Amino acid sequence: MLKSRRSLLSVIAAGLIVGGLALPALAAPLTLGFAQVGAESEWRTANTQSIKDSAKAAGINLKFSDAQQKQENQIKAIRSFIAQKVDVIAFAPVVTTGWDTVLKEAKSAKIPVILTDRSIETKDPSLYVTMIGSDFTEEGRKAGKWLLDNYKGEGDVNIVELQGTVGSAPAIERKKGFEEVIKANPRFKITRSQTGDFTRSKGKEVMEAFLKTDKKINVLFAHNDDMAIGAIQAIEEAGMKPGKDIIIVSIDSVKGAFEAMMAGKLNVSVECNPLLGPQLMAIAKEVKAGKPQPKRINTKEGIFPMETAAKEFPNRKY
Ligand code: GYE
Repeated sequence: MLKSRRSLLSVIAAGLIVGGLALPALAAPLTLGFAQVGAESEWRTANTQSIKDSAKAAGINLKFSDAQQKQENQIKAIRSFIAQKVDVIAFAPVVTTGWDTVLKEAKSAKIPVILTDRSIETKDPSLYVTMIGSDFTEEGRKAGKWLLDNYKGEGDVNIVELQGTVGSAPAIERKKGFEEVIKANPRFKITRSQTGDFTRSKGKEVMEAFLKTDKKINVLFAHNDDMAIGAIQAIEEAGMKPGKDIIIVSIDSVKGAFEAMMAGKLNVSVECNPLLGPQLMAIAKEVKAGKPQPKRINTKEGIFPMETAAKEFPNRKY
């Protein structure tokens, strides 16, 4: 009797110890370190908001860092996440190259890495688990195709291009996709191309310079809406009508672009979805649990010509 009571007590005691130790460990939230590019565009602001909101909703402890468009800052942030022993690291690489060293450090520390939005170039794909984001080459193709199908004027078509951040995946791939498509019609030529770093202010500045040097600009292709919006100001200040005197094609489909389209100043915006947060949180949990992932997870996107803007605007989430 005494013996069995003792053993019963010891079972209860053991249960308490196990429960006391194991339960908090099971319930401990996943810690995710996220190294963001910066706050260069409306797209980026929506992307950051999505990541913060969805981390909260998923009960994930988020450590967020803003690199102000500088690779060295992102590398520092990743190193500090490694030092803090986070469970998972995610980041949107500002440029495609130069990541192997820091990613090897993460690998040695056994911290899985997820890429969001922008891809990298590496000889060792084992340095990251998966990449969640858009097909930028396809976005460039959609922009080019819209132009070939909808441009009304005759004769040579001079296109000026505002590129995104030099060396970034969206700048490289959007350019590639666009060129691939317009090459089909020799009337269409890119006469000038320069980076506007994905910002409104640089977009405006570079467009001002283009307008000063070029007599004939028929089309502007901007790698994002913010640069197009900056360029619209430059075109108006030069006494021309954006959307009419110069046809404007851009990418992202943020609210600012819809407003410009409804005002007749922007002709088309190809969609690029920044709301990657919920997907990232779900995948971070799966990765932590050891579930295998495809190497690439693409987001689905559309295209919005000016004529559809007023009808679509109320449905837009970013
Ligand atoms: O198009 C641009 C932002 O990487 C897809 O970065 C993103 C791009 C987006 O600054 O507006």
